[in-house]
Amino acid sequence: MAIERTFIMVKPDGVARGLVGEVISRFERKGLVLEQIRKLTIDEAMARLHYAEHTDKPFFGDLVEFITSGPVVAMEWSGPSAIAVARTLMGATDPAQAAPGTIRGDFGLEITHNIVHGSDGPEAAARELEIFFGD
Ligand code: IDP
Ligand code: MG
Repeated sequence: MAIERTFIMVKPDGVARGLVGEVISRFERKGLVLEQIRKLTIDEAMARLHYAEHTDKPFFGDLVEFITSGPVVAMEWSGPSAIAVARTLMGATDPAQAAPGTIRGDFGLEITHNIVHGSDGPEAAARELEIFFGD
């Protein structure tokens, strides 16, 4: 299994609800390794860059408004198949559909407020890590 790096972010709802430790704990218990972490509030330009693939979606405005609404905790995690493993731990995008035992399945109810972001592939991971941790 190749060691991968992935970008994970606790969204404003997760930070506001005090779920940062819960998210970190689940990733650590799985065996992934925390490489970098920073708390910040995303501005509109950074939000548009991060979610560039969704620019034309009907929910883009709500997404940008929400992700800039309060502090987030941005992280780099590494491990074997870290990208897919992280997405499995997160659960389906819509928390109402997400399986119990996943982060979204255990803590969320609606799609905008789904607690965590995780890169969906190696290119996205590299791009997102550069946005949040590049110089
Ligand atoms: P992902 O976060 O599981 O990778 P994406 O399809 O990349 O899901 O969508 C990015 C974020 O946009 C989701 O986490 C969710 O918060 C929001 N989102 C996705 N689809 C919808 C939708 O149909 N309505 C409202 N918000 C959505
Ligand atoms: Mg995505």
